[in-house]
Amino acid sequence: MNRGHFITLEGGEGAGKSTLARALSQRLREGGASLVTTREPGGSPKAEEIREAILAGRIKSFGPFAEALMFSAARIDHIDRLIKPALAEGNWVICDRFIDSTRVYQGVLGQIDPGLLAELEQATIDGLMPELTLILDLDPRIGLARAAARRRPGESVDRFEGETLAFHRKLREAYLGIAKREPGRCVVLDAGLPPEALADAAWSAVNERLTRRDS
Ligand code: Z5A
Repeated sequence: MNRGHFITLEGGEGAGKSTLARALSQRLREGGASLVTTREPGGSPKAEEIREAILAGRIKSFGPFAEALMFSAARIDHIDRLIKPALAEGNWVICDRFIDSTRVYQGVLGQIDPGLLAELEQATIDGLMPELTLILDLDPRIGLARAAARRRPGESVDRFEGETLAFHRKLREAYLGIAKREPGRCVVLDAGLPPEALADAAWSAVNERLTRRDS
């Protein structure tokens, strides 16, 4: 727990990333780690402004590449203002969504040329890859039902929640594809487990992949 690590959580709508981020943070803090939890898009004041514009659907009509540019602009500020300084001070950083969301939502589903997106990713993160990415895998019908159950009366769906079930199924496949191609970084977790059991599985992955490596 002496030095920080960069962990990202990924998965579809309602998979339980925010819930897991809270549980993981609690366990790490109990173990004596100092940490920062954050999210994308967002995490810094300027990036939160961009988040608001994207999720309200104001960028959608410009097309997927423009959306990828906006997510990337938000990410650059988030990395510079929050993630890099937090890691430099020895904190763990747990980030709810990061590069894989752009690869999946804008890349695979938005059909952006993979080479172009990879160049944009490299220019954006400048080498800052997550050390561990937990991919929360869930039947999208369950995830969307969870998101709907959480919605307050009168609250509308956001830019991506409004997409079809077929979109969300492709998204799940795309995440599993990334996990298969990058097994050294990614661990797939069964997000259909109850929150406590999911947190146990995530905690095992963190210990196996990161904490033991330090000792
Ligand atoms: N996006 C993109 O396109 N490109 C990018 O580069 C980036 C993002 C970075 C951000 O939306 C959107 O931006 C996102 C992708 C796109 N698309 N969508 N939609 P967001 O941040 O508003 O939404 P989200 O990231 O999808 O998070 P979410 O909907 O809040 O889901 P979550 O964090 O995974 O789930 P949760 O809030 O922890 O839980 C949802 C509900 O399920 C809640 O009532 C919980 O109590 C319940 N829950 C949680 N875990 C469990 C378990 N294990 N069992 C049962 N019930 C559970």
